[in-house]
Amino acid sequence: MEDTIVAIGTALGESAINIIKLSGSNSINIVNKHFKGKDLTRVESNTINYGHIIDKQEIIDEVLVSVFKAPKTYTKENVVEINCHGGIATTNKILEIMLSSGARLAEPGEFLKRAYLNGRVDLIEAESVQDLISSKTESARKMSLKGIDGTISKLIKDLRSKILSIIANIEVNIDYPEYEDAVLITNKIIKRDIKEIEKKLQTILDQSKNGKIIKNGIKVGILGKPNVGKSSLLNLLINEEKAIVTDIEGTTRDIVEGTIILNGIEINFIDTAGIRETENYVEQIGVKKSYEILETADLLLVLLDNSKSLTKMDKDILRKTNKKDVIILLNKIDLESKIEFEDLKKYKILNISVKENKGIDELKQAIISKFKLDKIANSDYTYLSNARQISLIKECMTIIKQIEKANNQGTDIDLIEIDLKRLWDKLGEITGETYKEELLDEIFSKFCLGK
Ligand SMILES: Nc1nc2c(ncn2[C@@H]2O[C@H](COP(=O)(O)OP(=O)(O)OP(=O)(O)O)[C@@H](O)[C@H]2O)c(=O)[nH]1
Ligand SMILES: [Mg+2]
Repeated sequence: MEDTIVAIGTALGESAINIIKLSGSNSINIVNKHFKGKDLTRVESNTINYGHIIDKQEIIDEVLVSVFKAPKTYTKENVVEINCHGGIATTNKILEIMLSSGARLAEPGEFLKRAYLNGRVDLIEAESVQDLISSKTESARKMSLKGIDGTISKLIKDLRSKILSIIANIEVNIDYPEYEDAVLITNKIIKRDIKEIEKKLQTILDQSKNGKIIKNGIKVGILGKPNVGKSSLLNLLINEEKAIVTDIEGTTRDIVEGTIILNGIEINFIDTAGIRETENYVEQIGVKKSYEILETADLLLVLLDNSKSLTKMDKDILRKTNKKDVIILLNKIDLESKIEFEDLKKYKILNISVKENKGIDELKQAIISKFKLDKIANSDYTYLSNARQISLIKECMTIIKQIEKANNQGTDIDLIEIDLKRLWDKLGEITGETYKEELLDEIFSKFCLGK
């Protein structure tokens, strides 16, 4: 018999109500011991019951208690939820009473882990619950729901059952060679079927880029030498005076971030210290951070100053960002031009003036087309975005490549079958149909308490 776990399911603070959740065979009894109202052991499942939580005759709070009886519950166990008044003291007191009556404090994600272990949800569905909780945009919310409702799981399960039917067919061929109704699996058939599976997995992988964008947003670094208008651009983009702007070179020393939503996707702009060689120790650290952003951002906005000559530093930055995803912006076009256009011939450049708010819509449009954000927003949101799931798909692709190689060399089918089983297992790890205990602990420990 599993022990009964308890946790506060809502954020603890001053709020109208808080919810304390219990799950486990004893949960109804435990709450009943401290409930003044109906006898909770006799109420019907899925009912909300008015009463008071008491502790040795003392009334602690007026509450509503929901009773859900196994097996048709979130965890498939008896579940009780106590809706009490919000506030730290009351909520903690009720939690304490439940703990002293035999419930154990739940670990992070333990409710969901039980739901998974009891077969109520698979791993993709469970991980999507966490994604849903941390969704900041409408598209992230829609994508997590696709995970929760099983759309993604079905994609993977269909592929698994296809592989299983090939494996079963091979077994029949080996064990019952005289059985003529079974198709004889040949290298040619494997080649055809594996190609089909590979294509489907590749599509999932390609689209997972969109999933990651929906989930994590896009990190856009704003780079350039000092005084080109990086901080001014950040402020204009996010419509807030967040970064300090002055005409002194080297104003920004640390990174400053701001976020906007474009076509339902979070765009995180990062203003950086102007890149130059400097003796100032603090500024040196800032410049080092600018180079880190140069390496880690999904997109770089490189700013040049129209009113000044190109410097060695400008050229250096252009060269260093050459192989990255870059949009080159020529700022201060409201001023007289002193820049050498001849040297910039090979670059595609967008003219802007932060001062006069010119070219900013075009910049946003350029970001939208670069990441095809308009298409992502109109899609059906069936994407994988979870790093664990994506890396497992990549491992599946490696196994597929091995199968294809062996198959092309005419390797015996019974040897290829071993790799097919590996592939089947690996796909199962994505949905959690095959799993390792340590992995489960790691996955569920990432969840917030009370989930
Ligand atoms: N005329 C004009 N001035 C601008 C424009 N954009 C920014 N400036 C001015 O340029 C100066 C430098 O702007 P910042 O935004 O602080 O420049 P920065 O690139 O962040 O500079 P550092 O933080 O030193 O690297 C300020 O005086 C701004 O008002 C523009 O489009 N036109
Ligand atoms: Mg600045």
